[in-house]
Amino acid sequence: MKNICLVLFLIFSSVAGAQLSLNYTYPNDPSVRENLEHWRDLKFGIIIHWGIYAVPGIVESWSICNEDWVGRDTALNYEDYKKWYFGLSKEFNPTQFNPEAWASSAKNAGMKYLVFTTKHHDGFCMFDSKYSDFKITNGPFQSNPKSNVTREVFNAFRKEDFFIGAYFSKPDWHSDYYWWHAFATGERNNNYDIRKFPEQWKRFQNYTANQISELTSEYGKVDMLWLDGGWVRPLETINDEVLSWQCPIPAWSQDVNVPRLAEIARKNNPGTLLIDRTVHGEYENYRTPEQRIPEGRLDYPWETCMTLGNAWGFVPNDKYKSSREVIHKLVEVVAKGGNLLLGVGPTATGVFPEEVNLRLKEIGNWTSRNSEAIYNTRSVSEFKWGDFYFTDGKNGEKYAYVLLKEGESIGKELVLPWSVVSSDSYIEELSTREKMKVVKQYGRVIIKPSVRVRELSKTLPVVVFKLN
Ligand code: H79
Repeated sequence: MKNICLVLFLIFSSVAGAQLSLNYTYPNDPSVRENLEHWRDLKFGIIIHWGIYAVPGIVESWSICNEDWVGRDTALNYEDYKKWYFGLSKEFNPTQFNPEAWASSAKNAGMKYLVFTTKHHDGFCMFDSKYSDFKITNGPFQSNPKSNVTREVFNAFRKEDFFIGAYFSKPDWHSDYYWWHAFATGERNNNYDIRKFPEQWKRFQNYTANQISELTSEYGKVDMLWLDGGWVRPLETINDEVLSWQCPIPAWSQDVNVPRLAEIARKNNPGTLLIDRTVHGEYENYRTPEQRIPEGRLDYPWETCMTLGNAWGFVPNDKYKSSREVIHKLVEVVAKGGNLLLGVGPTATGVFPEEVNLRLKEIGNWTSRNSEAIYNTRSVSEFKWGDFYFTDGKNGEKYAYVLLKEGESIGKELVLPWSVVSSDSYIEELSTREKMKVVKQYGRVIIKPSVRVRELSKTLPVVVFKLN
């Protein structure tokens, strides 16, 4: 009997511990777990897309790919277009590049972690790779002391205590090992049958491993590898999500050997987070839905990656979301248990567009006054009730958030469910630090904000009440 109980206990506790929701696999390695829990507390990050596409200010990489959603200049035939696109590497000369300014803007906005495009799908290396000539250190910027831009960016953000992530594209449309010159190119997949040319794919695997080795050993501590290009994956991992992209699925396995990449990264930096996006399993330490917020709360680690403008990279006259909209999304994401990774694209000269800096500043005005209700919070099962979102602090605090439209002020009387407030406690509004006595009526809690709080709320995107 005792034994049966023990067996049952072990089965149930391992199920609970593994958090099986949607096949999410919680890592076993304690140093990875520790990094993951740390990352979950950071809540707000910046993803920077920077590459040769900033020169003309067009979509990142995708214009050399045959997909009809990509607007491409059709005055040139495809081969000439591709030559022109790759040739942008000879024009990319970001003389105003100032990563300290980027890091300071991001820090003031309240961001705590960085993801930087070391190499996007076009294969252009923003670091000094020995394994490619197609790189920032091999063009007009090469003689600049900051030419190895990945190093400069990582150092500048590390100095501001950011958690450092390397965006790295598994597909590489410039590498002969991926888009082999022997065949026509244009599909997002590799362009030869790996079953017939396994040696060519082995070269690609080695090339990828070598670049990951460089990035994780020569650029200081890298805390996470954010691997994009989820169609590059073992055939047996193709799932409904991949099918929904409606892109061609090759008959062969594009297995780039992520376990080997993880081993290299973690040997160099124990505990490195691996984000093998959309593949699921052991090497997708957290999920990253792109440009959307999940409908409900998720109980495994996740992040929404979303652009501030419409594009990931710099595009002239892009339309940027308002700071209010971003803060609303941040609160919603945090209440649902996730992180927000906000995307910005520096210009070809190396600066954040003015509108981007303006929004980051406005976001910072709010995050700095409400930081305790963002960082280190915990999502609760009743994360939404009426007009409120809720989270818990780590030490028994409870936070209630009211999202306000432009010009709107909070009501004279706000009603909260009884359960969120313990008896005879005070409620504090975080922007004014004003304390209010709790009034309990008919099984509900009534908050009556002062005139001062109501006036101020007209300028605030979100009002936060600290309960208990
Ligand atoms: O680096 C950025 C993108 O270049 C890259 N991931 C982010 C972080 C990326 N990976 N895959 N894709 C982009 C495919 C994009 C498909 C899209 Fe669409 C086509 C997005 C918009 C048009 C199809 C149609 C999916 C949504 C609408």
